[in-house]
Amino acid sequence: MERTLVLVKPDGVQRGLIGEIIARLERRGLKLVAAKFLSVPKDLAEVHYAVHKGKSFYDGLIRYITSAPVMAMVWEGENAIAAVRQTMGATRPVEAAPGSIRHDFALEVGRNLTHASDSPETALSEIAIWFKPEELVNWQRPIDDWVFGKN
Ligand code: IDP
Ligand code: MG
Repeated sequence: MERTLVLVKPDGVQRGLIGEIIARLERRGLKLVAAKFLSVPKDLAEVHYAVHKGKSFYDGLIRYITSAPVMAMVWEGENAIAAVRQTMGATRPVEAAPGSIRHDFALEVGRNLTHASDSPETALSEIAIWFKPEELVNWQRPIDDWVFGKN
């Protein structure tokens, strides 16, 4: 079972889309295992986006992610990393598939509402950046076999 880090970024929080985004992930069958609402310190933003340091949009990206609170979450499920990226849609909202969050609610790449880990390696490291191990909740849902079960 995979786990992946999801952020509702400051534009998603300001626009009142936390519930919509959580609802879509819940409806997909994914399981919430951690959540916190916080203002992002600059040093946390820099660690999270270290891979983009030096790019033209880096300074603006750090300003954006630290400009207002974010909702940070960990979601679990079979193929959760790819499934969540698909639910979010492509980085550039005008290239995001219809029905995805970025398609349905966004227009600008610099205001694309969400973050989601892009590989098993980044998921592990990003979860460790945002959450302590004891903040991850291991729990069972009676419905799990109806969502994750294989025939
Ligand atoms: P991702 O969030 O879909 O994984 P990345 O390429 O990892 O996309 O970029 C991280 C974030 O940086 C994007 O979600 C977006 O907010 C921002 N970003 C990426 N490319 C640009 C750009 O060309 N201009 C402005 N912001 C960008
Ligand atoms: Mg990325």
